[in-house]
Amino acid sequence: MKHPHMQIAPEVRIALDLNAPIVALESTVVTHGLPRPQNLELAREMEKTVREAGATPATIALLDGQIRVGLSDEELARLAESESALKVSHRDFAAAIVKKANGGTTVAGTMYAANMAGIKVFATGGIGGVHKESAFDISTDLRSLAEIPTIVVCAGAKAILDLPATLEVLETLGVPVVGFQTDEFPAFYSRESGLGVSVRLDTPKEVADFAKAHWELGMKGGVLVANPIPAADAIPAAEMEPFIAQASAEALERGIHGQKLTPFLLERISELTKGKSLKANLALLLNNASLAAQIASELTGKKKGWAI
Ligand code: PSU
Ligand code: MN
Repeated sequence: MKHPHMQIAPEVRIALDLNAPIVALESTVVTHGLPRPQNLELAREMEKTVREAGATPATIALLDGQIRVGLSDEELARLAESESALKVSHRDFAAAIVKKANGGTTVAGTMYAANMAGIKVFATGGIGGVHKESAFDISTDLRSLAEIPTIVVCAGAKAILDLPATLEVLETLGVPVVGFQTDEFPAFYSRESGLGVSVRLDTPKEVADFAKAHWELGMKGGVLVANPIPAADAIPAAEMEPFIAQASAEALERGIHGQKLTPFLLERISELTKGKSLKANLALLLNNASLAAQIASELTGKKKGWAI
């Protein structure tokens, strides 16, 4: 059945039909989160990492006003090089469609499209959350996690956010926060935050079984899996804190808010840390792609050799 606004790549279609493991990948990180040329390199590495771990990657984005689930290498390059790509969250799909635009999907946008396509597992870097600068800037990622039944693997919420407030909202919304091999909610660039998770699980199989139980109970929403950045690439929270504070103060001073705030902060922090935060960002993204593929394998019961 052909959807008027969504196109599923042939290999993703085959994987869906075989109930083979699939990992959805977001694309705001490609269009707005990372500088060129690291964005395209990262997008390719994410796909490769998923394949090597035995699953089929499905990068989700908009091209010429079509929601695309799975991109060819040439399409990935077109997206990464697109100057005018929109940042497409939950409410922006129809706008991108009527404008025939290219767009990178946020966590919320990617969850929505993945669920439309029937994909259950999704890897990102850090989810959006409650911003420090403005009481009402709460990412729609949080509401999407409450409403869309997808396993989202992240390295915590972005460190630029108000993490205690973000965790409170997730609790209110009934979203389980799984610490993968940790009791602490990781803080994106750092492994530690001093904040707890709702459950610690230690293997991909436990995570898959947890999600199955959650959904067998009739729960409608997602499961957030917080996977700490590899120790070798982590930056201690105390070291990051002054840079985050400085970037946040500059954003406030310059009146940067809404959709532009997150990209501004990430870029500024990368400058302030002389690229160290960028390197950490890339490392945690790949680490999450690998774990997501293992969880997808456990969820489908099909391991290794099932990448289409
Ligand atoms: N994590 C990153 N880089 C990013 C993002 C997350 O390492 O670019 C993106 C995600 O797509 C997330 C979005 O959904 O930022 C959140 O934006 P906002 O705070 O405007 O909701
Ligand atoms: Mn926001």
